[in-house]
Amino acid sequence: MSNLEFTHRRRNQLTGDWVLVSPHRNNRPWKGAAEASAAAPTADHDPNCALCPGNTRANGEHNPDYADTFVFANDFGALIPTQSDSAEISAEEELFTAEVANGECRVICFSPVHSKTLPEMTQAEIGKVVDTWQQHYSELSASYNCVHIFENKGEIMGCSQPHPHGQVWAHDHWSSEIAAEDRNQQLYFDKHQSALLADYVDREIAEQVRVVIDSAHWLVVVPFWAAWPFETLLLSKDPVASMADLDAGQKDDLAGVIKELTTRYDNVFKCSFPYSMGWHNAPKNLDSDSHWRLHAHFYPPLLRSATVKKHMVGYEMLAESQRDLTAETAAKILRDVSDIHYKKG
Ligand code: H2U
Ligand code: ZN
Repeated sequence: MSNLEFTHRRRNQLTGDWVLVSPHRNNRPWKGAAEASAAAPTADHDPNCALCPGNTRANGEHNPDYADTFVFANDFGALIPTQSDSAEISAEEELFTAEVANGECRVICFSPVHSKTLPEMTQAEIGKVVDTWQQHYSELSASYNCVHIFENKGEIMGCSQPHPHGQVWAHDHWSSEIAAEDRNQQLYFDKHQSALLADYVDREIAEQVRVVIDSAHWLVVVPFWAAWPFETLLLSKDPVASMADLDAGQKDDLAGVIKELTTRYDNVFKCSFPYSMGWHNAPKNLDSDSHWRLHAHFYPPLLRSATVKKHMVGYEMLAESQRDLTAETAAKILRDVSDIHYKKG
């Protein structure tokens, strides 16, 4: 299906949520807030940065003089490895349902260079980040059912540290997003005996209009049901359900795709493009993961410029997501910008 110019709704097949698309609103005058554009760090090392090599973190520990990636247990982790079951919590209480949540949180520094974001790193350097993701996914998924690997980038996304880094949160329970994606992928598989995202990859390649990057092993699209203006979905073209299963060729190709995608993002408004991105792996405690396909979501907030973001407020909070720019137009903008970073152009 191509660009629809009338108001319509699209269904997110992974979550079951709907998004209202209103293409005619795109030209309305904008007198709303412009966020202050955070100045990107320029120094390669910041003596006050908790993530730079050799510096001291909030808990008094010293970071080693690391050469590529560096991982540490989050000093303020939201999840704690072992807690005894609290007698105060009862999953049986209908109106006050709660459950114990155990887990671990880690921080992954992507590079020793304070000012280098992913698009400014080489494919080989990004490859080290991919290897680190895989290593920590494999290690933590031996103990926990659900491992979330993600990156918050930019002050606008609440990122507290400008030093390039991501996080890993691992826990036994299925997070709400994983539970919804599992349910919808399973329903599709039961109906068609094929994986939802495998069929989706084939359809998007056939239609082309929402494709941003098509590599040997990966496909990047602005998904048909995108809610954020420049949201993308990075999909494995191979039947892979988790990061643990990626081989060297798939990982190297992935590093190149991440470099190209984040470069294209930066080039849209000639700024360090903020986003939250993260991986969705099949949870560990499944009888079969044939209905799953490894993928990553990129959710950037920017709408019109480096300083004007999409606000998910009013109708979005009370009803459902709404967008003006169609997924097809956003994909065209991302395809049309250069794949050479603007700072190098
Ligand atoms: P953001 O990805 O939202 O910027 O979070 C960075 C994490 O780094 C945050 O979860 C952790 C914070 O707890 N951190 C440490 O563990 N130690 C520090 O000394 C600074 C920040
Ligand atoms: Zn730093």
